[in-house]
Amino acid sequence: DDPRMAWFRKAKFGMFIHWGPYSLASVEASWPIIRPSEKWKISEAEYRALAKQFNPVKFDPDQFIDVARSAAQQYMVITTKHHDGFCMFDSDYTNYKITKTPYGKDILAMLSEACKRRGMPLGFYYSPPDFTHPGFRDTSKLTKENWDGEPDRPEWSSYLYYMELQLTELLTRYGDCKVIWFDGLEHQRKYDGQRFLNLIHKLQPNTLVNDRIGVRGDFVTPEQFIPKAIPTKDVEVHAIDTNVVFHDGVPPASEFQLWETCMTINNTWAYNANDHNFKSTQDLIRALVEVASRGGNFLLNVGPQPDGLVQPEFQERLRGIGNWLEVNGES
Ligand code: FUL
Repeated sequence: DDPRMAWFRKAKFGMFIHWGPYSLASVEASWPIIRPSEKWKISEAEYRALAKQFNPVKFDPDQFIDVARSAAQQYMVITTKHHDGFCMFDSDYTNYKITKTPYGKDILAMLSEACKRRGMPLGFYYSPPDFTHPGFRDTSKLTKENWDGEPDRPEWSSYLYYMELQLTELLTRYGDCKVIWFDGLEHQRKYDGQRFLNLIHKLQPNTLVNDRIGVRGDFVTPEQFIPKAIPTKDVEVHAIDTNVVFHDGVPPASEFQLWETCMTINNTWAYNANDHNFKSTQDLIRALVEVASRGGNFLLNVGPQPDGLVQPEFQERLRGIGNWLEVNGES
């Protein structure tokens, strides 16, 4: 058993946090500018202007940890940068970041300090797509025109360098990083994933890396579904392809592929006051048990409110899962 992975295999249950200025508008993270639609009713200019109003004054990292602990969640993964390029940390290489909002404080620094103090493993979601960096795409166009990036322009290498600088910030300024959770969308090979795996291994050899930057990494990430059989090393798990055929039965340990299903409680990753389509506590417990029974991890998402609190409907369900685990779970 690889000691790098041991904590993760044991953890089973984590909290995913999708948070940024988009929470102010009750719209999905980044997707309103990738695929503008009637559904989100927001222009790209309006979406980008949200950063000027973001001020989550009620944010208390200890409260986030309390909520996670109430569900017996064993780790957290937070969006340090989503596809829109907004940074929830005080990067030296952009102004589209949390410390330039009215809030002005480095949320990642606050959360990582609290997690360290309280022994909560923390991971960083980091999006390779970045709609704000001029090396990634010609930013004189709307994002919907070239959201997949333009790797053939000479500027592309400046974007990969920007990723290198930011990953270095993330891995040298915020203590122990347990997971880098890349989220590469389409054509992931353009990111030269191996370069970043090497960088991560150099800066923090124990950090686990997922599979969304064109290289396999340490674990695969089915999104919004639970594989019907135990993933093995020879199966390509595409994040959103629910039709993958898995082997039946229990594979030998040497063939086991570490995996983590991520899932929303309602239907939006970001906070959305209009989305009341909550899964029941019972459904969420079933999902957790199903995932755990196949050796996987369950990364259940919350999208915090723009004021910095976790909405009561999420808190209630998380507490419900924790209560059930207290009676039925292994301690
Ligand atoms: C997807 C993203 O596009 C979603 O916004 C979300 O972050 C999910 C976990 O991964 O690919």
